[in-house]
Amino acid sequence: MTQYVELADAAEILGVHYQTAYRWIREGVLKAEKVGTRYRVHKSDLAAFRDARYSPIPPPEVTKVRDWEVLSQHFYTNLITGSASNAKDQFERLLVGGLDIVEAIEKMMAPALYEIGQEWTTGCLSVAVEHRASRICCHILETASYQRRGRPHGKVVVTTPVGDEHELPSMMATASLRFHHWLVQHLGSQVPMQDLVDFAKTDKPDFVVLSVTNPKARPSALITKELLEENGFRTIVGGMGSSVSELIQTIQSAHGEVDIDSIAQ
Ligand code: B12
Repeated sequence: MTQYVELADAAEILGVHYQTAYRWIREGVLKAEKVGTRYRVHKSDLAAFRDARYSPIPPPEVTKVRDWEVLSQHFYTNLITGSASNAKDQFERLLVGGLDIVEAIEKMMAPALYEIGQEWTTGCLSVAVEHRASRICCHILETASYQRRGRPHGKVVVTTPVGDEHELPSMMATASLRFHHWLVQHLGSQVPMQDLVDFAKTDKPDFVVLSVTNPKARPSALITKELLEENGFRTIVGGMGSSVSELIQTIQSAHGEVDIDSIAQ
């Protein structure tokens, strides 16, 4: 039995055009012998080439964080000393390492901010230092929160209710949603209720997310939700006391329900 296959057969086995296989031979990528005017490929060379070409590429290793507490403490120090670029590098290194932004927010950024909030209330930390730390976090989230490639699951508008100036948590929501393939319009804070409804009528989002941190703004959040829902916009209210991973889970399951409904119709 011959140990060789003709070029045309080799191309067919590899699932490519004859010319492609010929080019690989000319480039020396695929080993072949010339017999007269024709090429033939040894079966073992063909098998080795096919295995190398089609073997699955192992997914890149995701950074394993050994001690989140140490990392978050380091992040906290960068925030209170105003080391913006160190804090940014620290955050971005996690993302480059393949980590989900939700994890970086919940396990590193949020604990550092709780500590800052605590020290600020007890008077151990000045308002100026707290403001600088919040600004650094906002900047990190702004630059890390890019819209991901590919078809998004749907559109979301993110804002805070009137009376709530905590834009930073709403940016955590936006960054997490964008990371998880949602197309987000981030409106910041203090958008008047009717303006928000009008915006939604134009933008037609699948969901509106109201991020509430100041407990005093909770009634305004509930009124806004009612108004949005009267106008047909599904609204998710959450914030202090909940987390961005809960937000992602809620929106994904709510979206799944919509898909099932539309399939049933
Ligand atoms: C930074 C900060 C500010 C900044 C905000 C800057 C900015 N650009 O956002 C400024 C200086 C403006 C501010 C102002 C005030 N603040 Co303030 N602030 C904070 C601080 C330090 C961090 C806030 C933050 O980023 N939280 C995010 C992380 C750290 O918290 P988290 O709950 O885990 O966040 C998660 C959720 O928010 C979730 N999420 C976000 N959006 C959504 C949406 C949905 C649908 C879901 C499900 C989840 C979700 O994602 C986050 C990550 O998982 C907190 C401290 C703290 N413990 O939070 C105080 C804190 C929230 N503030 C507080 C207070 C009292 C105020 C003021 C009233 C102070 C004052 N006397 O003026 C004002 C209120 C102003 C107003 N009208 O809103 C208190 C609230 C206490 C309370 N229960 O009432 C806190 C807790 C500080 C404290 N320890 O006392 N603040």
